Amino acid sequence: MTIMETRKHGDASDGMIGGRQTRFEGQLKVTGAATYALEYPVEGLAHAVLVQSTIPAGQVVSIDTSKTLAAPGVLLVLTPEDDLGLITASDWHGNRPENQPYHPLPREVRFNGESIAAVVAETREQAVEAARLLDIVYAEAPSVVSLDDPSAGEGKAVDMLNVAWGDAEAALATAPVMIEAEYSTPREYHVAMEPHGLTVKWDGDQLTVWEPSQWSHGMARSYAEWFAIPYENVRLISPFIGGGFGSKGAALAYSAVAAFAARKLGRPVKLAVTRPQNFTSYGGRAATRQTIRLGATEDGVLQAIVHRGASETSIYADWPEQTGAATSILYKVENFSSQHRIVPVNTVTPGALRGPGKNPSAYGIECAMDELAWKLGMDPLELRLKNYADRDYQSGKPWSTRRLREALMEGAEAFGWSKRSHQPRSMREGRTLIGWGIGCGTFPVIQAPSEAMIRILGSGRVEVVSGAIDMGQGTYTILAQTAADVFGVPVSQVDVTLGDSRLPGSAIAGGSMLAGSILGAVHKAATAARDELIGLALSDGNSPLRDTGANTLTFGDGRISVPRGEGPSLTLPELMAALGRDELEIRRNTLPDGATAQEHYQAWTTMAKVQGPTMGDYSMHSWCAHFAEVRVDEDFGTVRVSRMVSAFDCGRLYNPRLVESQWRGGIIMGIGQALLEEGLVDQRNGRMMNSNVGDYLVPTNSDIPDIQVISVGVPDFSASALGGKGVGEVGIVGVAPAIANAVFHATGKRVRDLPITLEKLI
Ligand code: MCN
Ligand code: MOS
Repeated sequence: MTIMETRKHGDASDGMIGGRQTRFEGQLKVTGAATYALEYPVEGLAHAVLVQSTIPAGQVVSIDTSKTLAAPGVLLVLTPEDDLGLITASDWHGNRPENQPYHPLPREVRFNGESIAAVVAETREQAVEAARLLDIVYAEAPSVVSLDDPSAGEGKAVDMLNVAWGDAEAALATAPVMIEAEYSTPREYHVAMEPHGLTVKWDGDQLTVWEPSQWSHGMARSYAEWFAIPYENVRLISPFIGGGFGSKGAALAYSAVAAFAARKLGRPVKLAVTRPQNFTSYGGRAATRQTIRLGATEDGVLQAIVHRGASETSIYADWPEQTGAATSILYKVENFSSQHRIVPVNTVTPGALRGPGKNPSAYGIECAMDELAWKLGMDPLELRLKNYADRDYQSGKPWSTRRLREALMEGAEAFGWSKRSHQPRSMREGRTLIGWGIGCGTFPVIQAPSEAMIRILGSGRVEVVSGAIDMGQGTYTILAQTAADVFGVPVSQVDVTLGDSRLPGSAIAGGSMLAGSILGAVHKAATAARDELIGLALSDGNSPLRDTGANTLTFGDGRISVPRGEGPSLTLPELMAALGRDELEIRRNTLPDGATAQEHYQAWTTMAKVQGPTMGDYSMHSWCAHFAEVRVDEDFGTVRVSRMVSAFDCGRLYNPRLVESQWRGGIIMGIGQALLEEGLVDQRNGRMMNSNVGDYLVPTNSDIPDIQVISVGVPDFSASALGGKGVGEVGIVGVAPAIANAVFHATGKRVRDLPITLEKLI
């Protein structure tokens, strides 16, 4: 059954877990009532702008600031000359070099577009104008501009990503059928609607930061460490975010610069990272290359997979975009070998972008499977079902739940796959070539401890309080639903407060781990609060429920009742009044009992306690199968995606409406990745050539067809307390290969480098 069919709009139960409640904060956002980080009306603001390097590598020899300092309104100029006195903060995992100075405006330039100076003035216009007057002298050094630069070399092997079992090379050598192909993806960018930036203010040694964040606690820790102040002194506020997609999980160099400037000036500072600067201030998805060799029997049984991948990283930090991340778990194969290399180039360090690793990895293996199917003369769906992985061959563990077969079958049924003709160029309407393709996707279930507070007020309102983040994916809404469900009240009676590092600790809104993690904590706290209320209601001398002989109470329809109607029933405010309570507050977390204060701190502010998909008895992942139809203009080579059907196994869905939106959002990004998105590097100077949404193309409404999404998941209680698996990222994974395979089916041309632009087809 599809989720579309399970429920009509507006059910009374929409507010419960599993209901189709609309976005809790939606109205605030669309009416402009939601305040974003750069909109806080802080008194006495000064405005900072960043100045970025125009060379890819070398030294800042000097910066003459005299004209800038003399310009109207200028308050402060920061250059590599200034020792900001900061200390390097820990990495995500909590590892920290000892007392290493941190220079967010370095003298050594490591990539084109690196921040090397900042100008602060009374107004933003004055700061922009004054920044133009800086006289910067560089000593340029040789650079490596990209993976394609002949001087880039082989890069470094990442041993951790060396995965092998059986004897892949030997099995490949004797396999009756073999294919080999190389696939490449360009640099890709998040292009969130809300650009980065922050407003920052000091009150003595207390620091308040308004900054879009996927992780309020982790980012607050960075500020505390940079400035050597207690963690408690930092408050990072981020209740609304205009999209993050992986780009807003860390406080970055410009954050440190703004906070330093505010302290130095003794007044609050706002720093807006411009849209072009968003392309160089933090990393997008790294460019990748991968070669895949598949060996199979004549009837399509996989014998071996040999995978060799590479991705760009910066010259100062390692970020592997793991091209083998999905290769090892999609299919049953007895002989496997995957290796990944990272190639340092003069770029900002790449970062996480929706479905990191899994995304380019699925692109490679899913295109390769299509190539194998074609070589075997076999239907690509049949080839996938034939090599269905009955367990995780990499970890050796059973799947917790894996309904990829159901996704393939139900997706194929809804798409009408059986009507596909095998031959490329065989389905057409006039000069329009039609093609159908499949791509599978997966994303691991990641779990992290979280904490939540529930407060029941005398008015009967229920408050859910957590430092967790909602960047648009639905955290507010599903937390409200969880509390509404536990207390049997309408969601309109629930208030949710999020996005503040002073509030209870939470998993990052990343790795598709937040919903499962935070719901566990909220459910635990709410259940504890309910139990406490029951205890009070049954024991308090003033409670009308005391002498009913009941040993428990039920919560539903806004009332607290004796089971089976054998006694009175009260609303929450009536019960609170009878108990003489204005407030009942309970805080719970999902750390093991007896965890120390240090372990609490570590759990919320680092990734140290995060659990991967195979740390328990099972191998746990979300799964999907995408079916794409493309229409290609035979003369012009233009590709339109005309239809998509995608079936998912993400376990239990807390809110199918929001899940469908997450899946569609991922699929839309996947369509962009397949056909439009291409970060281009100027080979002369390592500069990103496209630096705005006019040059870096993302899909618009008219690029997007109807997208039918289907849920085939079942609750998976190994994956999370309430049975859901991750939803936020899996949608993008497997879309690009489905489209690439459809383009092959339409045209007979195999384009192995994304995006598939028209010049590659004519
Ligand atoms: N959900 C559900 N049932 C489940 C799991 C999730 O109903 N079993 C729904 C909930 O509405 C939940 C949402 O899906 O709020 C996402 O949950 P989850 O998969 O746990 O992902 P996170 O909350 O950790 O969100 C992060 C994830 C990531 S990593 C990226 S990247 C991404 C994404 O979410 N960036 C987004 N979705 C995004 N959506 C928006 N609007 N903006 C972004 O920047
Ligand atoms: Mo998502 S790329 O893990 O924020």
